[in-house]
Amino acid sequence: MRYHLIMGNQAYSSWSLRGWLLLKAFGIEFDYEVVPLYVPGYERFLADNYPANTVPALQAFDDPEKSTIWDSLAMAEFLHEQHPEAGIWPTDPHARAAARSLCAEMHSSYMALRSTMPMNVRRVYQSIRPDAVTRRDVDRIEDLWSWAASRWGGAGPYLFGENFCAVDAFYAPVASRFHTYSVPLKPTSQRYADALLNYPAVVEFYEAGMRESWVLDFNEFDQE
Ligand SMILES: N[C@@H](CCC(=O)N[C@@H](CS)C(=O)NCC(=O)O)C(=O)O
Repeated sequence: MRYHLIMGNQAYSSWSLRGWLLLKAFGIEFDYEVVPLYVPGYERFLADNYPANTVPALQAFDDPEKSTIWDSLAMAEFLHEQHPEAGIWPTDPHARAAARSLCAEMHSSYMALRSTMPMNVRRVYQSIRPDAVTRRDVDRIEDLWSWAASRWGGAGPYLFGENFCAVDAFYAPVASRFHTYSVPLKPTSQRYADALLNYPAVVEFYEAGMRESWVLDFNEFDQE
C-alpha cells in the first residue's frame, strides 16, 4: 500500500496535524502535499478528490485500487487495519474502547474551543482568555485527560502510557490551541500538553507551519 496525504496549511489546519501524526508517529511511510485553504486552487483539490471536501485527505494506492479517505477517524481505523502492529490503538480491548471514545468525543465536540481558539502554530497570545463556554470545553478535556491518565496512563507521558497512540494524535492540536492562547491548565494537564508539543513529529509539523507564508486573517487576532 502506498499513501499520499493531502494537508491544509500546517500553520492552521488542526485536522491535518491529526492526519500527519496518524502516519508519521507510527512509522508508516507516506508522501504528502499541502493544499492551502481558502485560496484559488483549493477547488482543484476538491474536484480531483471527490467526495473529499476537507483536509486531511489520505489517498491509499493498492494497484489497481485507489481510495481517498477524507475523515481522520476513518483514517485511524483504515491505517490500523492495514498496520495492526503499528500501535495506533492500545492493545488492551478496554483501553482501546476508551481511546476510541476519547477520539470520537474530540471529533464531535468542543465547538466553542474550536471556533474561539483556532489553531495557529505561529502565535502565542497572552491576553485572550477563554469565555465561559470555551472554559467548559477546556474543563471537560482536562477531566478526560486526567481520567484516562489515571486509569491507563501509568507513568506516562502519554494518555495511555509510554507509547504515543491515536488519542495523542487527536489531542495534539488541542495542546497547540492551549499553548497559543496561554490557557491556564492543571499541572498534570500541562505536563501532558508539553509532552505532546515536544513530540518529534509534532515539532516537525510546527516547523513547517512556521515556514509558511500564507496568512488567513480570520485565524489571526491583533492582541498579543
Ligand atoms: N471531519 C474532518 C474534518 C476536517 C476539517 O474540517 N478540515 C478543515 C481544515 S482543519 C477543512 O478542510 N476546512 C475546509 C473547508 O471546510 O472548506 C476530519 O475528521 O478530518
